[in-house]
Amino acid sequence: MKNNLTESPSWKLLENHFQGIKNTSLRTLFSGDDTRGSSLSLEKEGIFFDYSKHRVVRETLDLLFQLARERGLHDKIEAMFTGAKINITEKRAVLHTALRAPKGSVIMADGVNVVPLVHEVLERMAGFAATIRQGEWKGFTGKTIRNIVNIGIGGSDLGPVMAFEALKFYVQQDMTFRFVSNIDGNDFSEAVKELHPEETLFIVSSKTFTTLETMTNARTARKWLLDELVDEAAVARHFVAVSTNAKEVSAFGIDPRNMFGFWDWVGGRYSMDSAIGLSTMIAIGPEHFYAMLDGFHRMDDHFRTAPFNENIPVIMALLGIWYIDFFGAQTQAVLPYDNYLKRFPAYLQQLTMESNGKHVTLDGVTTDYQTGSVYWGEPGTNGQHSFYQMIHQGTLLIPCDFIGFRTSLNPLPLHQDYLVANMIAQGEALAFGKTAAEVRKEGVPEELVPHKVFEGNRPSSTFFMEKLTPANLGKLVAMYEHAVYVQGVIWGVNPFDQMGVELGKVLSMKIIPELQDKQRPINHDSSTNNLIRYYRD
Ligand code: G6Q
Repeated sequence: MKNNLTESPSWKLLENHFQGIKNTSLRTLFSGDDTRGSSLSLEKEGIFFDYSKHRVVRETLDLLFQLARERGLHDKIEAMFTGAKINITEKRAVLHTALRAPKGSVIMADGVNVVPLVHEVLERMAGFAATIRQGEWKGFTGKTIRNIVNIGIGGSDLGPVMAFEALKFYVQQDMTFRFVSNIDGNDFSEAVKELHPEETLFIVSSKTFTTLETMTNARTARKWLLDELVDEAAVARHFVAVSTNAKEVSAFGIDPRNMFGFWDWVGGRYSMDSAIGLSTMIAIGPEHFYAMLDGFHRMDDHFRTAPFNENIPVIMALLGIWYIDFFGAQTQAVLPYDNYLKRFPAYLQQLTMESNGKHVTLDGVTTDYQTGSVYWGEPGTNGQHSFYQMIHQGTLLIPCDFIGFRTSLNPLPLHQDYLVANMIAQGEALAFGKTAAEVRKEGVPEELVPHKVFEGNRPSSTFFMEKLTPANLGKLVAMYEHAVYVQGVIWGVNPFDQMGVELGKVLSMKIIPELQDKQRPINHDSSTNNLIRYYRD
């Protein structure tokens, strides 16, 4: 069966258009149009989005919007928001947008309005978070809980860690927060260093409550606790669970009253604003958490209602398609100019790559075009002193997302001006470069001229906001979530399953007993057998 994307009329038009524009430089585009900076930028929901430094003209965008219409994007957006089972491989609705829907809205999944369920859990979380924050939750020996350790992996870890780091400014100062994800014992051991069991609460976060890493870490945590407190009854005061699997939670020994639930229509990587955000809520407080949800919701509304040519997630997604499928770009750099966002690129790696890293369409057809892109990045200005070299002068085309804020949460003299100047200067340098004539004019010796030339024409988006608040973080995350969905719709893949991750969950189970029992016969390929023997011996 032939996949129909590359056969579609707008795709063909885009291919032709690409031939005409691929060698046009941003210098030319800007010098031919004084208004380009303002005509290719917009401000919505407090995000100033400048996409003028992209290798596009109005016609490119119009063709991309046409492509989106041909792929039925509008209906697909509605299908997601209204609870259709768009995750067809798992037969599930995709309703992370319901997690931040205001009280009183109606969103149906399987004939049930899920909004009251969401708010019921949020209110329980808020009550619990307040008890902990006010020091009213006592451990088994009567000591106040001061340390929170979230145990989870993947979608049950990356969101909470990212949000904790991003919103550290708002975190209650007299508490300690740690995150354990890796099965590597070093992770747990370092996380509980200097913590006292009597004052420590573990949040075991796992949608399935069967994940090897999380359950192993949770059992180790229970042993660590009971080595000190001895009595099994202590578990109820020091463990809570976030899960959809009540049966496994109580089998572990956690009191179901201390379980915070969510639903199968929340994908792991779309769950940081569900009960998976319990550690976030304890850290920043319910009020800030609700503000973050409001930010998410405002971006949801924008995405659902704005016309494509004013729709931030739609535009950014289509620009991504333009580079990936026409220019052959394979990676996307995310460069936050705010140190609090240091885990944001890692968070986006899962969101984007686990969602659209698929080579088979919803119809089960292998694609004849590239899907997905490698997301990576580090906060500016650190990245400038390392990998930016390659973005400026390497042979790969690497589109960049710059993310910056006007106001610093810690306004030290000079720092913010220097930080923002760097962000703006990088976008400018990438776009316009420096010609040989300009280099010569600086008096550079002739033999060094080629080394000092920057060809420019390297595209970037800039997302500029007022301040890193919980609401603005919510908007940023929702913006990328929706861009991922738009790309999934264009490529015709399912952004909401993760068969590759499931594979990883079962593969190691065969090898574990082979490592533990030295006599056990092994029957893999010669390389795998050798590695197993090396470990056993
Ligand atoms: C996310 C993925 C994956 C998942 C983890 C943890 O979308 O499905 O990263 O979140 O494997 O799964 P549990 O929450 O079930 O432990």
